[in-house]
Amino acid sequence: RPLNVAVLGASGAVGQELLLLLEERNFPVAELKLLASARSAGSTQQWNGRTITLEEVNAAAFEGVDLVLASAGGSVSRQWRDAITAAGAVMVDNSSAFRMEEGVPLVVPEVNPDAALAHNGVIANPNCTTILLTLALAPLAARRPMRRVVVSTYQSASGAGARAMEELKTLSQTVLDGGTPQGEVLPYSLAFNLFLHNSPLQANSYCEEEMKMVNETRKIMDLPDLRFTATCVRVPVLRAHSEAVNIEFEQPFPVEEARSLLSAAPGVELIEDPATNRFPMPTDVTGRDPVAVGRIRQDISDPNALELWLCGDQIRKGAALNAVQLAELLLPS
Ligand code: 2RA
Repeated sequence: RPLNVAVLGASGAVGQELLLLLEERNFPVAELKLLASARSAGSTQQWNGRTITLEEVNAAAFEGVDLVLASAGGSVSRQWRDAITAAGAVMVDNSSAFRMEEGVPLVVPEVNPDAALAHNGVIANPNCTTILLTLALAPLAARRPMRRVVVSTYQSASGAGARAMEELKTLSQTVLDGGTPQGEVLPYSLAFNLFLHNSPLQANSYCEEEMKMVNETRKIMDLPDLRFTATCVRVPVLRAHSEAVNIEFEQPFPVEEARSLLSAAPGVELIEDPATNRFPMPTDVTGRDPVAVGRIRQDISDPNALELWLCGDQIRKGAALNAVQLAELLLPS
């Protein structure tokens, strides 16, 4: 039967993509509630031919709701989790609040779908960089055990929110119009610049974003001892992340075999044309579902390692699409 669905954080970039995808994918929605802060409450939103008024979130709003898609930040998810589960709804949470909690499945539908069925009312959507990476790791790790992963990310402005996207657009247009960019785009400027991801530094000198990749990848792939290191960087790109990945296996992994596995992998699109030096770019995947993988090659410094490059839309597969696919897993087959 169609579900009563609530979207928490509907006015944000990911919230808007969630609504787009619920419509595009014909998710069986009976009633749709758009829950937001007092600031956004009262405004209306068109969805699937309906005009829906954004309501201020409160405990009673979850009564009768079957599914809550939450993308309003960790503090909001923590604040309403108990009310959501007490109302009998399932929460698919895009924040990092519960991802590492025992008993909360952390799921990429193409990688560990069965984990979703073991939920206790909350399913966590992984960080965007982790989702994109595990789509490439999973088909290879299923063939030969991995020993170590080294990844460097090139993350789009969208990961810093709608404001950063708007400022990068304005900045780029100013430059295109021959002007000189003014002021700060972010706490750190993306004007002809890039910077190490500015999430809080941990005691081990890795930032929070890097440790999300370490911890979340291990949980999703059920490889608690996987050796993993990451360097996360923000770059002047609008809404698709890129990642340079080195994977060391317990034994050599033939490149052609890896390429064949990836070309057949769910959610992956191979963009690989050495003849024209054509490999994935963020613009190949912006607004699209797949993670584009290419430049698969033998690591010349380690016979057991492969290198590859990937790009994926941070708002779509990196957040909203993965969340809607998770919700689809819960639908009666
Ligand atoms: C980032 N992973 O790109 C985060 C998205 N909130 O900064």
